[in-house]
Amino acid sequence: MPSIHAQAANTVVEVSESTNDDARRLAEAGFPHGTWVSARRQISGRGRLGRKWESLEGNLFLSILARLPAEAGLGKVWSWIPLATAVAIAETLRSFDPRLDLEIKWPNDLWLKRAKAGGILCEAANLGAVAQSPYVVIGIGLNCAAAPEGVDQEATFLRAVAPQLSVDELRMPIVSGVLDALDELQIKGASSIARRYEKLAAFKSGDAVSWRAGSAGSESTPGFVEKLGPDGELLVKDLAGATRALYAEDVKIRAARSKASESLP
Ligand code: BT5
Repeated sequence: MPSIHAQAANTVVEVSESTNDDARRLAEAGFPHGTWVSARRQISGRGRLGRKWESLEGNLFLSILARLPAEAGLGKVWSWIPLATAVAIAETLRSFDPRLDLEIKWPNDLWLKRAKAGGILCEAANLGAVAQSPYVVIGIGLNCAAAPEGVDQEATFLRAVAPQLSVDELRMPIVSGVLDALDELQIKGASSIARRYEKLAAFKSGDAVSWRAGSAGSESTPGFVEKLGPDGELLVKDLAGATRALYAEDVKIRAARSKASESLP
């Protein structure tokens, strides 16, 4: 049985460097699928590609351990875990209070009124090494009480529309919602998560967007959203009509001003 860090599992600690690091330590110490850790304050929260996650007090910082069965189940659909998590959070919040009508900005942002209210950072380990028990740490940052100023995109927070909300009432419904979505991925496969995603997607099929993939200095490409691909990647069409697959790891995407239907003959 795991013994170290036992106090930090399935509980809210006062302060953490990064709850994703805490959850990774719990994973390495043998804690089971579904173990979670949360913190009231986070010192060095991170986003994708080493970006910073501004962690203001009163917001949610939560990481959940997902263990991937080697042969079947989640192992086959792990690339869908970020979207399954986003779907679970958006649905949980909407059912909590209809004013919290979050949308999912593919691949990992939670939008409230077209501003970023939350983000998801999934970090995998041992994926290529079945014998070493692969797992994914699902990190969730949700601005409940406050949004940072001065970040390079518009940010907002949940209490802006639901002033009575407390971070403590959100935590467990989100943990159970995410674990249920992971069960669904394992049992029913990605298609049912994809259907749930479509209802919550900020970018619908035909929406004009522009994206930049790969190195930071590269040009951004205009085009239109098509649909999700088999691994949860976003299929987009450039203006020459060529379909491109965008993967979550290295892409930035934003809305353009018009819809495809308005600008195409
Ligand atoms: C994310 O990355 O959106 C994933 C954030 C995950 C944070 C959680 S907190 C618990 C766990 N422990 C961690 O250390 N991390 C996870 P990305 O898509 O790379 O977005 C980062 C970008 O979002 C930044 O470059 C800013 O533009 C913006 N940003 C930073 N902090 C923000 C905030 N609090 N609210 C809204 N936008 C923010």
